[in-house]
Amino acid sequence: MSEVRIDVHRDATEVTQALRRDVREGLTADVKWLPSKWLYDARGSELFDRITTVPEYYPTRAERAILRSAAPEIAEVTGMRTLVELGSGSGEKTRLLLDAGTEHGSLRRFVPLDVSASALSASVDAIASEYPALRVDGVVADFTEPLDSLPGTAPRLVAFLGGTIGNFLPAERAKFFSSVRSVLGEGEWFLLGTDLVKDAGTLVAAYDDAEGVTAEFNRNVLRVLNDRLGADFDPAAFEHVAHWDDRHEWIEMRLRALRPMTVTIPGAGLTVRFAEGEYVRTEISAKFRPDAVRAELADAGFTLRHWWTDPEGRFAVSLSEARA
Ligand code: AVJ
Repeated sequence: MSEVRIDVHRDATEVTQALRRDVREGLTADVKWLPSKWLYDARGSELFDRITTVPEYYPTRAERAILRSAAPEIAEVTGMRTLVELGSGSGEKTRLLLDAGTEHGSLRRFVPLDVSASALSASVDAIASEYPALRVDGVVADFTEPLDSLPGTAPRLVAFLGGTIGNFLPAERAKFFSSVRSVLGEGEWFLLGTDLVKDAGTLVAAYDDAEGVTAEFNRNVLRVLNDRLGADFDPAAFEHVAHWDDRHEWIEMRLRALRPMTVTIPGAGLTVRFAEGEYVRTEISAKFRPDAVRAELADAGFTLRHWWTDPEGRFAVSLSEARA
């Protein structure tokens, strides 16, 4: 049996406190906003899993196709002894990397890191039983906050997949890359999934699927505020909007009030008014150009060594080395 440990860097009270702070800041701003990480409670994570299967949402399939063909080369080039995955860590993409690492023979340890303790323990259990030779150490932590340290023996490969980097604002992205770089030693590795700039029609469709799964996912953040902070949002009174911002080259998800409303949020000590048509920004999902990815990684102390895209050039996975 493999060795399993879960290291909790954050408990439920701290999570609710962080939510309260974010709600107080975001919903009292001139243009209201909420950090996208609050979309992902159990229901939100299930809805996101469904999004990955709708025909319009290509990123998951594109990235999986890239990893299916590149995983052996990733294992070969890095010689990884530890795979650290930031976010989820139970999916097929993870398995492609774990399979490649075990086949190559270097991989000893898997460290999934996730903000959700329940999601993490499920994935830790599943991976540990499927890969009995691996040591699996889950870490409950919020990767949008600076990382202090990461377990595992060098060379480690830190994987940040799915295009989730697009949820960070440019300044947050720079901080995040530096934070990853600061916990790695020279010669360790960073694997990054980035969705690429393309025509607006394809992008908007990916974030506004015909079946309405993304719309339900977006509205779920209001249910999270109802559940955790006792708010009285009527999710049906908000319309899902996926807006392509041409200047920033990001998709912005919004929830637009269909009528004037007053919402009380006891857990945050707030009463919030909405005018008809007023919106809350719930997520940005930035899309990238290859040169910008390389430059931003270089600024943080990484040298980009490999760049793979899917056959249609929609999505990219890059492998970078931490340099001196
Ligand atoms: C999981 C953050 C990568 O930005 O594409 C999917 C989330 N939002 N549809 C993305 C999401 C709306 C997704 N990430």
